[in-house]
Amino acid sequence: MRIDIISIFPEFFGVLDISLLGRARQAGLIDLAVHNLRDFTHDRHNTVDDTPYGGGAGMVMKPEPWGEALDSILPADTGANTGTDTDAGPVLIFPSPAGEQFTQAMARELAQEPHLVFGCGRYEGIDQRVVDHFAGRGRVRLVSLGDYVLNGGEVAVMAMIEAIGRLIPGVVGNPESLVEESHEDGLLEYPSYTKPASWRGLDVPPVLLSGNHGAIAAWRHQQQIDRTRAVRPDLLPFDNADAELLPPANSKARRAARG
Ligand code: 6GU
Repeated sequence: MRIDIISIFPEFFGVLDISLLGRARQAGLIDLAVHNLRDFTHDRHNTVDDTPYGGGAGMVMKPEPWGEALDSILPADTGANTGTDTDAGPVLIFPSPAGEQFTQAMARELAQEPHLVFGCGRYEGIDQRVVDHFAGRGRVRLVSLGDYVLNGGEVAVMAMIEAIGRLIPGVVGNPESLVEESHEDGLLEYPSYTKPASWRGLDVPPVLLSGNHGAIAAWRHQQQIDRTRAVRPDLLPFDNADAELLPPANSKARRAARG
């Protein structure tokens, strides 16, 4: 996968050199380039922002540097793509607290794409015409991490790239470890334990030492339901009160129970 990031703080993305994604880049699974928005300015002060039309607090990012930066990354604007042929070319993502919410499902979807471009806004945001112009040339998405405000899109993009990158085939060594995780089956993950069996007076739940794989799977599934009901009841896809009566998600029995 090719990933381009535009930011006025390219140094932010140095952390993508390390850990799992760093290895994925070295292995050639992810081809990532960070572009400094100020390289696309032409004045002495490399100005990227200005005061908002209509007044109000804060500054707005000027459209011209964004236009030049994105033109340098995206396929040429032939005038042929007027918004109808929107399946081709990269997905252009603007992190924004005003966007649709980023989810595991969106991460899975974006992990299938050959090319993602992230435009990190700062200040009060980017001139709306940048979004409108490029929406007419391809696939544009405004994406939010959640209902809180960050100072800029950089940290949000880092989170999205980590969530997307680990779903690219080959990036995570053991693909099975991707399956039994929070959100993958719509529930929170069950708790995990390793040796020693007893630590500071706390024992590992005996069922996990039983060797009974059916009992272990049932216990883990019940833990997922209990945890989800306790902290994220909004995620439960079924009637709260009956949750523990239902067989595991994706099991034949569950599909039968749903009818
Ligand atoms: Cl994507 N950007 C900013 N600036 N703040 C956010 C966000 C994104 N998601 C949640 N808060």
